Amino acid sequence: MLHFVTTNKHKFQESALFLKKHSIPIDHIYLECPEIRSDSFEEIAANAAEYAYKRIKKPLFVEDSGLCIKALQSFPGTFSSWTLKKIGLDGILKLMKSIKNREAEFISVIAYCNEKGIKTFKANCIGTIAVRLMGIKGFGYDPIFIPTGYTKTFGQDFKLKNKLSHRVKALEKFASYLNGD
Ligand code: ITT
Repeated sequence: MLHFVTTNKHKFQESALFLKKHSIPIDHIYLECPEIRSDSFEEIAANAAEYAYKRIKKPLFVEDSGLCIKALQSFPGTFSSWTLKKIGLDGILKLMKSIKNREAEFISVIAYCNEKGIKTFKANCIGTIAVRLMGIKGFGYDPIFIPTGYTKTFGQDFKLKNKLSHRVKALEKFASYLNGD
């Protein structure tokens, strides 16, 4: 059995749904891993995976993710969780108020750890920041993120999110690796 170590139930649900379709059942381990301070999602994820493996000693993965806004020099990036708690979505919309370039990307890095070591899988999803909150589905920044080529936010269209999100794309790479494709 493969274990997903996360404190975020939404991340777990999205990942379990995707991996089930690829015949990879996963189990949720709720463990808070200390997060190092870094601009690199890979570094943070690899460090957390190493921490979790030392405790659990079973094949597992963690995922570090976040939203990078181009006009804000990739802020909040690896500080996405902290930023959301501090200023919320309204705070982000305020920061973006007079900014024309609303390009942004979600990043996801999965770090898989087993007895052989750590392997990472990275993916992104590009889009724009909405001018107001739209939709209540999903979590985190979903109500303000519109993927490129669409008009709805991830918070409005969960099916869309499960088709093309950063997480789903990183999981695709991970599943191919696990299934030996
Ligand atoms: P774990 O570290 O325990 O897995 P977390 O929620 O703290 O859970 P992160 O440190 O990776 O996870 O922080 C990612 C934050 O980025 C998350 O709290 C959201 O605010 C945001 N985020 C990541 N993926 C997202 C998504 O698919 N939709 C909306 N917001 C997302």
